Amino acid sequence: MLTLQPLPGATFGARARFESVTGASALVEAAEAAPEALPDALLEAGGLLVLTGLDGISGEPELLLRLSRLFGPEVEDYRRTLTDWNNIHPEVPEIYVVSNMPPSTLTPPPRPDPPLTAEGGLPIQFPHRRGWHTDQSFRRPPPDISLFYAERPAPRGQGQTLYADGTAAYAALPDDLKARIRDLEGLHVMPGKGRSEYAARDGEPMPDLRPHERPQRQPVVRRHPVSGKPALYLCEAGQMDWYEGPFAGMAPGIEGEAAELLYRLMTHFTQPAFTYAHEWTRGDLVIYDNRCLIHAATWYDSERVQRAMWRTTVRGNPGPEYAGEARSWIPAD
Ligand SMILES: O=C(O)CCC(=O)C(=O)O
Ligand SMILES: [Fe+2]
Repeated sequence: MLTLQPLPGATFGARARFESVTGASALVEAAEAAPEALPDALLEAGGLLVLTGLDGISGEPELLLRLSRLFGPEVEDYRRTLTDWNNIHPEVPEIYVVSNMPPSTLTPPPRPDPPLTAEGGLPIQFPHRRGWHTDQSFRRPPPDISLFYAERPAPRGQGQTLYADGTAAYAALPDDLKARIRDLEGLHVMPGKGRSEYAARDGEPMPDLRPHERPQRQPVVRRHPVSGKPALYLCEAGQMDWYEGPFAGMAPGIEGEAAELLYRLMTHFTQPAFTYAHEWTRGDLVIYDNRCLIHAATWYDSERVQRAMWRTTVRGNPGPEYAGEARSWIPAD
């Protein structure tokens, strides 16, 4: 039996426990014996589940793959998606390693400026906090769900992961803004392709992108294919195209009408009522639904701290608006 408890300080998400089950291997067996339990719980909890005490995954990484398979028909094999080899787990290629430890070379985001809020807390709300995104929205069809495991987290107070609830944020928008964004599409692009807000602010010329790297349109209001609920679906900074976008059909660029609207929507989306900050303990697993939540990494002191997190991405149920589409991110040769 799976039980759910509210997450402290959040209006969405849940902590999930299988009664009288301890350890990663027993949990995976219990979850496989009731294969709808975790996916149903994720839906009931609005797209965010926290499980703890799964340290056993570190020694048996395929347990993370087995859990991921419960959430959809396809767990991404990162060897087949143009992913840098040094961020792929050497034994289980469905695991993407988010780490500053060799052979990975990923670095944390910069500290917000100023580093704390006026009240001395962790900055969460955009634009004080930057880097809010939903995984791989630069692809059509985009993925459904990510599983994120703390193999070696940063010490408490650093390297948290922040989540924001797109369903509640959409529902709380004023009616005029809902009407304005009803049919709007965002232009999402892979970070690092030279189309970011920062590149645009630095006056860099617009780079050409190869066909499989081109920005992809995504609905700003996305209907969840399982719950049927509408949710805000958008990113900021490096995962939107700030040259031709961020929104299709509106004045583009950093000074345009689209930029102003994105700032307004993102500030609304990330206010305290819709956010949760996860402080990691080794063995934690957070399961999040990219179709209705956004998230952001926070700074940690990578000169002194070694952090390694494992992520899988599950795809296969993006919703009818993507039906029959070829994968935008696979080169045609
Ligand atoms: O490092 C983190 O806390 C988040 C990383 C992230 O956004 C991801 O792996 O999708
Ligand atoms: Fe992410």
